[in-house]
Amino acid sequence: MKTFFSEDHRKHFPQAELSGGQFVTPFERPSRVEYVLAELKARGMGDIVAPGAADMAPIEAICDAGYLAFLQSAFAEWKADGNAGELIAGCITPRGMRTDRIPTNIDGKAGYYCHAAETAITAGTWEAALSSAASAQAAQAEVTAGARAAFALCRPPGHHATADQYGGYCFINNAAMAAQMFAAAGQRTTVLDIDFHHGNGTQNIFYDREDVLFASLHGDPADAYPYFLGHADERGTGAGEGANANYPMKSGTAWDEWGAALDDAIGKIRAHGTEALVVSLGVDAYKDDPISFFRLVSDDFTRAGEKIAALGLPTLFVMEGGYAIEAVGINTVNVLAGFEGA
Ligand code: SP5
Ligand code: ZN
Repeated sequence: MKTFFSEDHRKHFPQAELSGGQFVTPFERPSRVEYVLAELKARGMGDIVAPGAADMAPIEAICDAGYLAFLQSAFAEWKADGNAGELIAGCITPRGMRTDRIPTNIDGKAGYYCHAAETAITAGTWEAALSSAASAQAAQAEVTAGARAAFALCRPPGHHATADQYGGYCFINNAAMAAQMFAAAGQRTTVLDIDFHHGNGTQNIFYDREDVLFASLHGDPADAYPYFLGHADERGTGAGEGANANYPMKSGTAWDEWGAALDDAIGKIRAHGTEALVVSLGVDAYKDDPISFFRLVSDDFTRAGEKIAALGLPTLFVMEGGYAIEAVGINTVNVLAGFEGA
């Protein structure tokens, strides 16, 4: 299958992530994709294609206009306000205060539009996020044009971004955008999220929708980021009741339980009458991931790809997380190769 990838991801490279009370080099760093590219080439997985400029309409279809304006100018405003470093939100929209008035000061605006302070905004973040969305758009068009599958090698990732908040290393929800593109064309769509972390942004965007099923395998939010969404009793609301399926799992979860959850999700994907499948492809369920607690081994990612292929659906893979840097390429390409080999 073809890979869609933009070198502009490099424009987003924050130097600092608040982790364990210290500033560390962010886990989500540019070198992650180098390992994926090298593995794609080494295994002859197909052409790697640069997307054109992002089309704003599909982004605007899933994002709040004020949020997009904020992302575009946030770093310049931060600098203009006399701040020396990267933009790190110093407050997060709190309980018991007003959310109906958006501050004009950039520090306050960042708090309004941010849900996780580990994620910094830098001079090139907006352009990188747009290029990431452009890769997802181009890959979606490839599937729409009749390809069995395509891979959007997106960076920065997207599944934690809601319509109006960034966090979890995510700014624009690439998978949700692509799913909305399929849905807008009248296709019953599923987003299957196998990143270790719950895809809170994607769930939130489609929570009241019947036409887009969201199914996610992830660390139990009682113990794992994003902490405030992803429980098993979140089943959708209104018309979307039943079109949301969460599989939270405990520390140490390995293939037996994870694969069984994937089988159950696949049953729901079939029952939904899915015509287009978007896979939020994070590989942080890997045993050596530095910020996660599942125990998948590299071969398990191949088996996951095989199971997904058995659905027989047009499938768009969208890169999300994975931070065991040297293994990110092998594990990601194992999913794709498992899919193609099945
Ligand atoms: C796309 C994606 O995978 N985003 C993940 C965001 C995770 N953010 C919270 C990270 C918390 C890291 N804690 C590190 C503890 C290391 N011992
Ligand atoms: Zn993740």
